[in-house]
Amino acid sequence: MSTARKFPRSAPASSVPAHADIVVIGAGFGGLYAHWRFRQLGMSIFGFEQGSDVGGTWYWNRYPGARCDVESVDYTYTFSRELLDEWTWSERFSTQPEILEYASYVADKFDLRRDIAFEAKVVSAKYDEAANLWTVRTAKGDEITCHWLVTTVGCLSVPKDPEFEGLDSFKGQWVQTGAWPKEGVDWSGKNVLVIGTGSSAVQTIPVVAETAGHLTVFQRTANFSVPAGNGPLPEHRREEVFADYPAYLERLKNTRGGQLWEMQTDKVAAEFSEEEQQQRLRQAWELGRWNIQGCFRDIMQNEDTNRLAAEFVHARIRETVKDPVTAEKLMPKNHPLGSKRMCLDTDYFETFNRPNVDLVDINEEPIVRITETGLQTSLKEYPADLIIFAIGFDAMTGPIVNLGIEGRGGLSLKQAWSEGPESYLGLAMPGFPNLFTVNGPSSPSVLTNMIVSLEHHVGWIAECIQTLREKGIDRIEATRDATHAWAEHTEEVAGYTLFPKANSWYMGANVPGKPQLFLAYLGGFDNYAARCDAIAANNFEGFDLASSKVEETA
Ligand code: N01
Repeated sequence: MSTARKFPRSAPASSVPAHADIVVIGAGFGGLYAHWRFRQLGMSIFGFEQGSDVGGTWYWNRYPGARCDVESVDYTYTFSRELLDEWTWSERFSTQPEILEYASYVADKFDLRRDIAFEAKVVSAKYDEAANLWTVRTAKGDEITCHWLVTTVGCLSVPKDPEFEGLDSFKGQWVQTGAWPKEGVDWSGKNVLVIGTGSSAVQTIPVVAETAGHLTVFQRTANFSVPAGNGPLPEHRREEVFADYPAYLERLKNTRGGQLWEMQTDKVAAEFSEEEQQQRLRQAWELGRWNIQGCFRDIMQNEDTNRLAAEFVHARIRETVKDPVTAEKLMPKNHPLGSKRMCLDTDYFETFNRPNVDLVDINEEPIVRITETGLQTSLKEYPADLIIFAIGFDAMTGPIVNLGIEGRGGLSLKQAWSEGPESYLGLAMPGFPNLFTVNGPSSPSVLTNMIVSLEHHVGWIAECIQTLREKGIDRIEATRDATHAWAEHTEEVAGYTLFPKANSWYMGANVPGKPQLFLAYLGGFDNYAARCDAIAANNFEGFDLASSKVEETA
């Protein structure tokens, strides 16, 4: 854990004021930074958070083995040099408890809880055009008006409900990785079933397997996973990053993903000999992290290059998993590597060599129902004391749509996005003046280091509000044309890649009935940030600006 010094605990708000200049929804990493950054504007701020404390993703996802898949020295706030100097990460990839402790430390250090109401779920946010104000309400009935509304609700914060027939009748315990009980779960010696094999399951399975009596994993789609290469954070790595941090940060912000990997190259696979290609893949496997995706520049564009990397991973699975039938089932064959988010693991494939672990491919043996005592497939019943659902999230749009947002003329965001989310830069939508969505759909968000992206979005919003105030403008709204053009551009960029070839949550394909389109911007953080800067410099091109006082468009 960190060697940082402790600050007195920052106490939450005791009541909800009638009005604030800015309301921030969410107190995860985006929300905390928004409070800190917006305070610099000298405006009043108030925030709501559904959980009982700060942390967002890291508050809810307390499942065993939960870690970040971005290196800790990069998954860290960059806005305060003092904070950077005070906090020391203990591992290369931080654990959920350590990240949650960091969020709490930041809240204490900057006294950020004082303007936040906790256990306060926002159920509606309505825009009043005549007053040019938003009214935000919580499930408890609290109400506040604000001029600017900023959502920092994360991209993966609405877990999918486990809609399995018979679940109500199950007499054992069932839990969701994305809403893991705060009081913890005991699985030692028990018969455990895990449903799903995405990142959450890939982290949960090896830890649960260590002490479970028996663990059965139900897999619908085999997933690409590579060793994370975790361990203590080496001192030399800290020095590399912090010796000249401004220069390091500059490099980080000039990448496509807000992260620096050892193996990144400008060369396509065909520029290497076959021997060099295999050497690079081997080196990437040994280095861990996302290196395998950085081995060849065309890995996410060229099917042959992607297949080369996929076959390399298949060979490692074959090498690792002793039972050839299980190994074969674990090899992802129906989507390109990286087109579903690749997992970084610690001993995932090795876990299937344990005598107490079994794998069921539910394509061969579909789940029929949950019973009182376990799970019935088309072939047999699997007894269970505990069922862990690691079945993912209503990603990207779910967290924002669930806020009950209504814009001009009562236009509901749910309705506006019914055929897919159109959002200008992932930041703002036509019909919803003065509303900003941090890491919203069609921004780089989940394809980047989220800290780099959220600091950028919050910073852009803060500068926008500041500039508008200086010009006497109090209303900003994305135009339909600019929003539509950005949506087309987002789709076009995705079309140059292999990403749309998978039924992934990136495409909205994991939620029945959800419109399918690529939900994040694939043009790279560096290009995206430059575009946002250019738009701001060009008097917020693509936005309508207005002053309610003089009733004229700027
Ligand atoms: O969710 P997922 P997740 N019956 O959607 C299966 C981030 N994250 O929580 O692929 C049976 O990836 C589903 O099968 P299929 C990261 O961005 C980061 O694991 O749809 N199975 C899949 O196997 C990640 O991508 C970190 O066919 C069902 C699994 O459940 C994102 O969160 C850690 C099913 C869901 O996988 C989401 O990851 C954890 C059903 N009805 C998460 N429905 C790190 O930083 C779904 N599945 C390391």
